[in-house]
Amino acid sequence: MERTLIIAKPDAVQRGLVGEIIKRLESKGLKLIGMKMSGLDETVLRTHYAEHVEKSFYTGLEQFMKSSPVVLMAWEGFECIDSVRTIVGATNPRQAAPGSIRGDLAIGVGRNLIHASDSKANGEREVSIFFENKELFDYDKSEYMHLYEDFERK
Ligand code: DAT
Ligand code: MG
Repeated sequence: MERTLIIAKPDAVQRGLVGEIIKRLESKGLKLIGMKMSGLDETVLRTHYAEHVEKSFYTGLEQFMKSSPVVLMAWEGFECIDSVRTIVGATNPRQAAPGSIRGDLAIGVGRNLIHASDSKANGEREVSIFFENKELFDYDKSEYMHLYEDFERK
């Protein structure tokens, strides 16, 4: 099973959309394995967004991500990286498909509500930046037999 790090960004917290984000991921059948509220500092943001630190938008991104607490979540599911990216929508909400979180609920690229890991490797890396092992939960989800074929449940 893949893991993805989801961050309900400061705009999601301020606009009261954290529940909506959780609802969409839960409804898909994904498993929540960790969740907490946190304020992010420069150090953790530079690690998390390592690929972007040299880019022109980084200063604004960092300032925004520090502007209020965020909700950090780890989710698990079969090939969940791709399905979550589809649910989240394109980086620029004005190009994000209707029905996606960004397509339905956001308009500015720098205020796009949510972070979701973009590869299996980044999912593992990002979950381990924000969560200790003891904060992640391994439990049976009884509906799995109604969501997955046997080979997908491994
Ligand atoms: P995503 O969050 O879809 O994975 P990304 O990794 O390319 O997108 O960029 C990280 C975040 O940086 C993105 O969610 C919003 C911000 N960002 C990206 N490109 C931007 C731009 N051209 N102007 C302003 N902010 C941008
Ligand atoms: Mg990204």
